[in-house]
Amino acid sequence: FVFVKYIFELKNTTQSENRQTIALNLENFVHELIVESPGRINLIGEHIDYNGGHVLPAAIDKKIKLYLKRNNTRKCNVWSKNFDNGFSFSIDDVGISNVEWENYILGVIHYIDQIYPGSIHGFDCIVESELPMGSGLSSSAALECGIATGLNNLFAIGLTKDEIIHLSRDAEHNYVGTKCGIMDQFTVVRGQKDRLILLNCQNLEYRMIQADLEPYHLVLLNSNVSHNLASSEYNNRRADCEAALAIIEKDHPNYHYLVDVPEDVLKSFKEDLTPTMFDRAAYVIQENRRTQLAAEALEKGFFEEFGRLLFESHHGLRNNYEVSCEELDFMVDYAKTQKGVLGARMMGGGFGGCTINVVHKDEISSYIERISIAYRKQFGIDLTPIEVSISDAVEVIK
Ligand code: GAF
Repeated sequence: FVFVKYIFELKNTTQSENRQTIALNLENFVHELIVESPGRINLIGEHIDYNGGHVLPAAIDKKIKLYLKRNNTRKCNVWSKNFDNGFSFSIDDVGISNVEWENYILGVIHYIDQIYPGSIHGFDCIVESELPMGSGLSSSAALECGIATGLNNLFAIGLTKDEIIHLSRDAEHNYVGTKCGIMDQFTVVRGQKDRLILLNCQNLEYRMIQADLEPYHLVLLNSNVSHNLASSEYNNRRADCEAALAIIEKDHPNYHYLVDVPEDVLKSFKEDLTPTMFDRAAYVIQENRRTQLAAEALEKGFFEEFGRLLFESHHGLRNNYEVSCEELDFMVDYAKTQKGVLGARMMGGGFGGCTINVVHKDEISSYIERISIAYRKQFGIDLTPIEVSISDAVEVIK
């Protein structure tokens, strides 16, 4: 604990009436606990979590930190150090905000209150993030699961890990409006150092896999673009998949998830589906198979095969699922020409953010140098390499 004076500074409010914002200053903040909540990477299995598929993510050492204390009032004050902005609200009137990041917090509080009514009282919280937003590292799930874990501990609520995973996902669906799958929240809560999670998103059964690709390393390259299509197009993709499944299910009521539909059955529906629905469904079914093959290749040490599957995954995301963008396509095309690079693909929801690259350790610095020059020449933007290591799940540090 840092026993220094704790300052409240009243700021002009930009929120609705009873939302007077209180600025919190980390220098003077006497926290009761700190939560460290990791971002995630996903090696393969993109956009198939909400289709009941397999994914291969891991938690990383880039995190969001939340400093928390009870304040013995009915008021909650949340401050973002990165945005230099915050908001305050009464715990008796949580509501919904028109500021996106606030809804991650408000949504989590709403859903905790549904499970344990009256369990949360007034608190102060400072959020400090080292996860670049829109980079595909899931700062959203880190924030949701971070605040849920922090409040759970601060007020001794008794939420289980599974409850935290699900209520965080519900907050994102209904407060933020992104109809995401379960991969990100699951990874933030269940991640383990040096382990990849092979997760079956249908039943949440999972198996940890050793994340050792020596002499190859995972290199993340942030394109530093984030096209604002991401949330609306994400929901459109999900709707396309649900529409395709609904048509197939009429004749095959035993298929409850798109990944369960065999490819030849899908082909027999070519005339019944729109070309877009058909392409989306074909990608989903193929990506699910690729993910399982990739996990097997990793475990057997077949890294070239693993890399090839990453390139194939990108091809599907670009052409069939259409969630890539020219910057990411350029980076992956460039990676294909480079010595020591076994595979690369866009990572996360798409429309910008990072690519994940499998690179021989001796080639990493020269590869980064060459691709950065080429990218700058093409788009006039700098790439940012992000060094990550695979790390533990969200945790409370007293
Ligand atoms: C986002 C979502 F939150 C995940 O659920 C997942 O669908 C991912 O995009 C794409 O694989 O991170």
